[in-house]
Amino acid sequence: MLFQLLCSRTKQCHENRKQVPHPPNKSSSLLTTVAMKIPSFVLLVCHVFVTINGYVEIQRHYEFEDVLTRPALEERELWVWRSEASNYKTLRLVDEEQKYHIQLKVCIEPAEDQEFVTITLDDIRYANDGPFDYIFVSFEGRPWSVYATYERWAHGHDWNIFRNTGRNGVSHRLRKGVYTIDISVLTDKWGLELDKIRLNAEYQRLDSSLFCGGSIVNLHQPAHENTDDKK
Ligand SMILES: [Ca+2]
Ligand SMILES: [Ca+2]
Repeated sequence: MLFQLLCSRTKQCHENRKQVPHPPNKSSSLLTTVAMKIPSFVLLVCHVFVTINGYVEIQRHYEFEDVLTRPALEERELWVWRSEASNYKTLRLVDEEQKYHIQLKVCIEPAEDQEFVTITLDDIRYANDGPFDYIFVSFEGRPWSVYATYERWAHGHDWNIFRNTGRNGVSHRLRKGVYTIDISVLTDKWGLELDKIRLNAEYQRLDSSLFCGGSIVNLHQPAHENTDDKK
């Protein structure tokens, strides 16, 4: 807008000069010269600002229920409708043996002129009612975060009250490539509902999706896989 305003003012100066038969005096000539140079100055400042301030950061989330394939969704055994859940659904896991493993693919694409991207586990949104559970997160096979969920006995009402783990684990500085995040849980007999996971990525391409696939493995059964790029 500023640029357009300056451009229109510069244009007006030109038009005014055509309408006035007399040569402009020194002060008006100086003002006209300054006005004509301002757009170039603004462009220069913008360019320098972008060059110096090349910092970019994106935030993306993945809905846990998206790891389920259509047959699993139809079975309704691993997901629940919740009015307060993101996408109105959660992934429901009752897992006293840590047999389920959610595996999410993260596609690292550094922004222009960048070699590395720094990712941070910003949050996992979940719901629980009754005894607490554990959420284990590993990155490329190495432990990244362990979190104990909120414990509250509310006769089932807390299943629609969502809570957040917040930031957990150290940040990872990564080159371009595909990386795997593994999430498993250890629950009581009533389980845990996982809503969504959120990552922040510094110096990642602004137009990238970051998450590029997800699946859930039951170590006691064949894998359910969903590699659609939905985010
Ligand atoms: Ca529980
Ligand atoms: Ca969800």
